[in-house]
Amino acid sequence: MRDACTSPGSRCTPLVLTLARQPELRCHSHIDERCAGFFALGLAKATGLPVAVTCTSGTAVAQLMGAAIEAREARVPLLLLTADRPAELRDNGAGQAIDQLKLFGAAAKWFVEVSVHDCSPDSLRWMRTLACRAYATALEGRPGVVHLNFPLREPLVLDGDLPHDSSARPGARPFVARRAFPAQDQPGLEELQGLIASARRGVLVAGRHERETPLGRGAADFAAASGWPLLADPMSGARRGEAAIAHYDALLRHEPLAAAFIPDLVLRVGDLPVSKPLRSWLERLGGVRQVSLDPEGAWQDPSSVVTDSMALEPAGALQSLRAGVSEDDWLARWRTADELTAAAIGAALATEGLCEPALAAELGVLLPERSTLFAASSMPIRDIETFWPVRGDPPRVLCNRGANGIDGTVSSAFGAAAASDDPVVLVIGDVALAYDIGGLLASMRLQLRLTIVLINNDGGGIFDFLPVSKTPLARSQLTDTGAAGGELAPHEQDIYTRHIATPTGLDFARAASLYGLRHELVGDLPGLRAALERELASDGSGIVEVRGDRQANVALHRRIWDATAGALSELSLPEERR
Ligand SMILES: Cc1ncc(C[n+]2csc(CCOP(=O)(O)OP(=O)(O)O)c2C)c(N)n1
Ligand SMILES: [Mg+2]
Repeated sequence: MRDACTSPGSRCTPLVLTLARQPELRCHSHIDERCAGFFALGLAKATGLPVAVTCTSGTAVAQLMGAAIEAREARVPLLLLTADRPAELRDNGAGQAIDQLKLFGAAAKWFVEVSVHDCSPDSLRWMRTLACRAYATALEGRPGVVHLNFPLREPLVLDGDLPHDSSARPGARPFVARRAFPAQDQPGLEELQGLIASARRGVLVAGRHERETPLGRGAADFAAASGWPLLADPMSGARRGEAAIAHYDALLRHEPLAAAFIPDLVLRVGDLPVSKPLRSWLERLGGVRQVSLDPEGAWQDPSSVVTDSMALEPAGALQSLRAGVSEDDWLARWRTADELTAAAIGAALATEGLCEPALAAELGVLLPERSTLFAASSMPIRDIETFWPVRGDPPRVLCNRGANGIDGTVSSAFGAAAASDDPVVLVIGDVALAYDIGGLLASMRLQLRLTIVLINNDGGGIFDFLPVSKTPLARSQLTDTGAAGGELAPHEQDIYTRHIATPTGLDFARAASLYGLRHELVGDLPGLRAALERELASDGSGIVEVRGDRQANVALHRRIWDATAGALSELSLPEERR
């Protein structure tokens, strides 16, 4: 373990001292357990290694719930080390004592009530073994959350030194050296090889895969060598190479094309991409064999259309697989459609200047290979998926996409920033930034470098795409005044705006100054490029703010779909082939 996050309290003192006094550990201090949890999550996503979080007893523990749930869904290894009161101080009026046993429920893959032990050779051996086992459990199989609850009795600190402990292995070796050997499933590989060799119209779908494995490159190489279109979410790291189809989301919105491009085999790696048109296309493929390589048992198949789920490690498997001979024009037809779509999107955006889709596309061009883009849930990650181009050397893209929460996004991005010296850029909406505004404290307190691109469209722009934004039921004027009895601002006087879009009215320049970040408002693409260049070359953290208009953004997306449909209707599509 290399990193741990602490938060303050009295009952957790032994845990905090233990972690902070360990020279091999980097200890990141947070005042807010929710931020600490999400910071650890971002750090663990970016490193692939378990990160520990410790906190005091009571509601502090409950604050880790959001991060625990995202870690469970996104399969991120976390060790939650929570302080508790011993049995005699529970449920009897002692302060700051709540029921912490199995508090994370199904979000934790393993819970241990560590209990209160005297320091004996036996208990030290058990404790050291437990630590190794907790680490291994968080990491192995389906990675996730291990919760160790520590009832601690006073005195919580010692006057003087700790008693001598000779139970450690020499040379600071782990007490138990656990090694997991992934099964080499030769029969499974051979079965898959057989399927792949006979496919004439294979498609490779690659989704979120935040691990440091060569899957992105491997998927791109396999697809290019096989003549298979590669539908790759930027979170897979595979939107690269000759076979990558960048604009599948726009392409598959065009019904005639979705009906004509019918594969005879779909191979899936990583999570299922976010795109609704892609999901519904996969759903409508009827009898087509759909094979998912799913070594962690993630079961990413909400429409129940996967025919074969194989616990094979995808990067290794793709390297050893050889496709058969594809239909002559199979990949070429996809590529032509993708190029037409790219041109139509480019033409539609050419007259728009700086808007949300152009920002997403621009980030896909500007960010260096050795950088990380942390994309917030809501429109940022959707626009990244839709408008991000194919490039040879894409940067890494991370997102809290396990449970799609907008809580903790700033903290998670700072956690990713703590994982390496390469630049990290967070692209986030105004509501998500306001939600985790306390996460900005990490910039000053932990001396971290993060560039935040804020899309401030005065509320949750995603909801403007939904019928609720139009319905008279939600658009009727509010008759009451604000909660404090004051007048509502004119733009907040209907139910939809006040209760669903929720513009915050915050001046983010002042938030930046409170938390010691730079702030810059940019109004056009050259301004954005220059600001990003300056930020990426600077120390410390800064916010580059871009203003948006929610309704204009919906209209622009619709114009883009119309333009792509127009361009694609010029294709001569063969009859549906099955
Ligand atoms: C913890 C949590 N609460 C509520 C939601 C529901 N939600 C999804 S998107 C969103 C609004 C996000 O607004 P903003 O960050 O400004 O992004 P935009 O939609 O404008 O792109 C909300 C409230 C959620 N995903 N997670
Ligand atoms: Mg917004």
